[in-house]
Amino acid sequence: AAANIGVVGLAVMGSNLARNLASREGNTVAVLNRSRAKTDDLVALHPEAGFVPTFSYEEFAASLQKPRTAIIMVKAGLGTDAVIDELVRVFEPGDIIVDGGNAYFPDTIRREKAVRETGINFVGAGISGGEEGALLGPSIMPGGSDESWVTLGPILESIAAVAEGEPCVTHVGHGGAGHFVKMVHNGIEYADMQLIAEAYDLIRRGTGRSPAEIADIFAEWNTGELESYLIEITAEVLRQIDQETGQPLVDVIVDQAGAKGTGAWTVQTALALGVPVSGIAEATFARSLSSHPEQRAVAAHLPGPEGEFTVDDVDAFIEDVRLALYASKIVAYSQGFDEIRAGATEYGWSIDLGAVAKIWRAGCIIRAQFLNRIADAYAAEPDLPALLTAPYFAEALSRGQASWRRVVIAAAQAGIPAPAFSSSLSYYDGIRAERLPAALIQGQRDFFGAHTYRRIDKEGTFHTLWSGDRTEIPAVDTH
Ligand code: NBP
Repeated sequence: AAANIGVVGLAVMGSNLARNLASREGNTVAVLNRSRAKTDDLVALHPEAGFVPTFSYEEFAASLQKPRTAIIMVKAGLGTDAVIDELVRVFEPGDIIVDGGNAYFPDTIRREKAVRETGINFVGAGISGGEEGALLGPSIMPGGSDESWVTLGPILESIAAVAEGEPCVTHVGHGGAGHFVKMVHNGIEYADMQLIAEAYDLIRRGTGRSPAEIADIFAEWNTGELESYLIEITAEVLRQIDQETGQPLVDVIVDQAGAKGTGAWTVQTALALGVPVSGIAEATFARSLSSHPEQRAVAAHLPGPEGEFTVDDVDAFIEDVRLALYASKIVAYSQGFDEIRAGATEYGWSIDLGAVAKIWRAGCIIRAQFLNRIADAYAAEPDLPALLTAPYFAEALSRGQASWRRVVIAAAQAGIPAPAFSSSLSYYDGIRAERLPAALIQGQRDFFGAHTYRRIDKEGTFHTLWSGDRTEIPAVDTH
C-alpha cells in the first residue's frame, strides 16, 4: 500500500483538497471518483502531486496503509450514503471514513452510529472556505471518535488554514458535532452578509453615495474592528463595473438571493432547541422575501413614507451605520454560539466554544479579527452565559447603542427594510430587560388553557379561576 490518505469525489472541492493533501510533506494521496474522467484529468494535470489513481473501491482500499483513512467529497445526500456503503464494504475495523461534504448533522449522527457498528470510524467534518480554501487551507470542523482523531488530527492539521501560528482545525466533539458547528457557521455567515447588505442599502439610499464610493467606505471599515473577509469582498463587489453596460455590477445583478439550505437548517434546529437566533432567521427570511418576484411586483404599489430620505450629517450617519453593524454582528454571533452550546447539551457533545472561535479565524468565509475577541471571552470565562455580556462586547454594545437606535429609527422612518439590524436591537433590548411582557402571555395562557403561572413573591404554581369567581388557587404544573 502506497498511500496514507485517500479522497473519494474529485469535483472541485475534492480535487483541490487532494492537491492540498499531496502538497504536504509525507502525504501520498490515493484518489477515486465515480466516473473515470475526473480521476484521469486530475492525475494528468497534476503530475507533481504524485497521486495514486484508483478506479474501483477494491483498488482504492488496497492502495491505502492501515488504518485506512479516506475523505469523501461528494454531493451531500444520497451520494454520500452510496460512497459510505462502498467504503464499509472494502474497509476493515479501525479504518476511518471522513465525510467532508456539507452534510445535515442528523444524517451525520445516523451515519456515525451505523458505521461504528462495523468497527470502522466515521467522522463528519465540516469544511469551509470554498474552492480556494480547499486548495490552500480551509477551516475544518471534525466530529467523530477520539480514536479516529489520533490518526486524522495530524493530517488535518497539516492542510488547514493557519491563524497566528495555529491550525484552523480542532476535534470539535463526538458524533455529529463537527457538522453541527459547520451548520451554525453557515447560519452566522447568512447574518453577517445580510447585515452588510443592510448597511450598504442604508448608506446608498440615505446619502446617495455610489457603489464605488461605498466600496471605499467598506475598505476603510476593513482596517478597524469590522475587519473580515466578508467586508473585504463587499468592497470588491461594489467596485466592480459591468463590462457590458458600464454600470456598477451590483446594479445589474437581479436582486433575488439564493440559498442552499444551511441557513434554514440553522434556524430550524434553533427553533427545535428553543434558542432565539433572530439575526440568522431574519437573514434567511430576507433571502426568501427577495426571491418572490410575483409578490414583490404586486406589493410594490403599497405606500411608503412621504417625502425623500436624506441624511443631514453624512459622515455621522455613516459612522452610526458602522456602529450599528458591529453591534448587530455581536448579537448574531452571540446567538450562534448559544445555539452551539444548546446543541452540545442536547446531543451530549463536549464543545469548547473558544476553540470553535479560533478555528474560524482563517480559512473560512466568516474569518475575521473579531473571532479573537470571542476566543478571549471564552478563555476568560468558559461558562459565559451569553457572549454579548463579556466585558469587551458589552463595552462595544454600550458604545454603539445610541447609533444603533438612530439607524433603526432612520430605516423605519425612511421605509428601508433593515430586518437584521432591527431584530438584533430588539433582541438586545429583550435580553437585557428587567421585566418582559412574557408575564402577560402567561396570564393569557392561564386564561384560555389553564396553563398556570408562577408568582414573583412565592414558590409554587398557580391558576386563576377565570370562568368562575376569579380567585387564585394552587395548581399542579402542567408544563
Ligand atoms: P458536488 O457537490 O458538485 O459533487 C460532485 C461529486 O459528487 C462528483 O465527484 C460526483 O461524481 C460525485 N457523486 C455524485 Br453527484 N453522486 C455520487 C454517487 N452516488 N456516488 C459517488 N459519487 C457521487 O462537488 P463539490 O462542489 O466539489 O462539493 C463536494 C462537497 O463539498 C459537497 O458536499 C459540498 O456541499 C461540499 N462543499 C462545497 C463547497 C464549495 O464551495 N463548493 C464548500 C464547502 C463544502 P461524478 O464525477 O461521477 O459525477
